[in-house]
Amino acid sequence: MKSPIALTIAGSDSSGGAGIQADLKTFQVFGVHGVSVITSVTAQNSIRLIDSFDLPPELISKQVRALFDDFRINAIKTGMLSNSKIIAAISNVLAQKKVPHLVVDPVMISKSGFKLLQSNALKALKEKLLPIAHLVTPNVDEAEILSGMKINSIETMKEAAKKIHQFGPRVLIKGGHAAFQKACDLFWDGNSFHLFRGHPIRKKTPHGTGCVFSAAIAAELALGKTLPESIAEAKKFIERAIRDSVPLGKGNPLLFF
Ligand code: PXL
Repeated sequence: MKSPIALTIAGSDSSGGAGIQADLKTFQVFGVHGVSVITSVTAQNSIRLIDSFDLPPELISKQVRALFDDFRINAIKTGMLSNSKIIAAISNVLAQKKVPHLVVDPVMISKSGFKLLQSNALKALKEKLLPIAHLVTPNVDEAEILSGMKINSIETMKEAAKKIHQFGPRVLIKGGHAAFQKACDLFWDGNSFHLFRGHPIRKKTPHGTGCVFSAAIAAELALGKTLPESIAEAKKFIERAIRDSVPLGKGNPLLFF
């Protein structure tokens, strides 16, 4: 039997809590074969992210081409892209391929405060990658940066989603730990809003929740589910993983699934 294939284009997290390692584990749980393109290697543990090293954009393009030359890829997610040259390289290759589903998690900063996207790479993200993406999944902080406006209510969340949609993709703003509306995510498909209500979990938040959420959405899309179904299933999955998270190291707990 052929299993669907999902591709993650992201950074390596040595702690296994986020990035490529978390994405591949997530694909596996959903019964989807994972292939991966590494953009950057980070040195980190559960306490902090110490350093990172970006791979050359040409090598990143070669990784993407190698996979497309061989496999039929059913869905893609992107995570840490780090700099504008990497974004340009990935966008150029993907624009030439038939990509059924492209989920962009616009990762900007790590939980411990390390920059995962250079400030001057925002332009490339908005102008090169978002126009070819089908879904973008910012948290509230990232949505404020992408939309250029303050978000402090469901109404302003809606306004920001419409602004971000102008770059191209459908938009899922993750309410996660937003003070005004805990655990509520807002989806704008260009025509209507859908509010995904969650269950606030009173626990120290593990890192990697955004990575696993977007990887789970990509996995469900690879399996042929619709976008709203994929988001709903992925939300159930990430809530369970947060609830089951464990203090494996001395710092933040890690997701467990
Ligand atoms: O959670 C965002 C994230 C994504 N990708 C990598 C990371 C992190 C957070 O630390 O290290 C590689």
